[in-house]
Amino acid sequence: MKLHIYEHCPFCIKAQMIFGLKGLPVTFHVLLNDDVTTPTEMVGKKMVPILEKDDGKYMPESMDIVHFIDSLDGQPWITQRQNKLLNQWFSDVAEVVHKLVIPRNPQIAFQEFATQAARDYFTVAKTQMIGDFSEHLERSKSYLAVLNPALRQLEPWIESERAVNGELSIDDFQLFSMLRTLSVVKGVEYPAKVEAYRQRMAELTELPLWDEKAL
Ligand SMILES: N[C@@H](CCC(=O)N[C@@H](CS)C(=O)NCC(=O)O)C(=O)O
Repeated sequence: MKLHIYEHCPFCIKAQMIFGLKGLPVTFHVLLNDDVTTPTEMVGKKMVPILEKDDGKYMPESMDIVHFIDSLDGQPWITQRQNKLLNQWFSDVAEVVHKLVIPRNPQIAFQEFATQAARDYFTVAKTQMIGDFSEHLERSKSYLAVLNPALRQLEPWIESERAVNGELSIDDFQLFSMLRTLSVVKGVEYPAKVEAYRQRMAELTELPLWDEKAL
């Protein structure tokens, strides 16, 4: 099977995670960010992740892909356990995370940004959503002053470094994908349990963190 992705994309990370967790073979194929044609031909619009199945059919939607792959062996691992507090926390931090992560993405050597045209496409589209990238980069310190204390709120909710709710749940897909995207940001302070969680999940999912590339 082939999974079409952008490396920076949190939805793609969710879909990538299940292959590593279950030890299933897959090829990750990174599309250029300004390639509208390829995903549109596959699923009718420019959107990733897209799973290309062995029978040539395409499946969009990250969590549909996750559940499809998880169920392939007839023994799905993902439980329905969810922490409502964690869900509220994701909404509360979403804006500051976007303002820290998105302006940094085209400066990281992700394959979807291999050309200037691809970087420009992303910058124009996302500037319309979140505003000027250089202004956000300049305000990083004030965003970190909000995010770093918020990360400390996660500590009591992390039941295990292998699974935030004690057993693998959709919250892990949300939390690890967010923490991995955040690893492009310098100056994020991870409290001990959050650090243990993101390191362990990076191993289990076979998706390394980007701390060394952080800006
Ligand atoms: N609901 C979709 C959302 C996927 C999504 O929004 N992907 C973004 C990339 S992070 C995308 O393809 N956006 C269109 C674009 O980048 O032009 C899912 O969970 O897979």
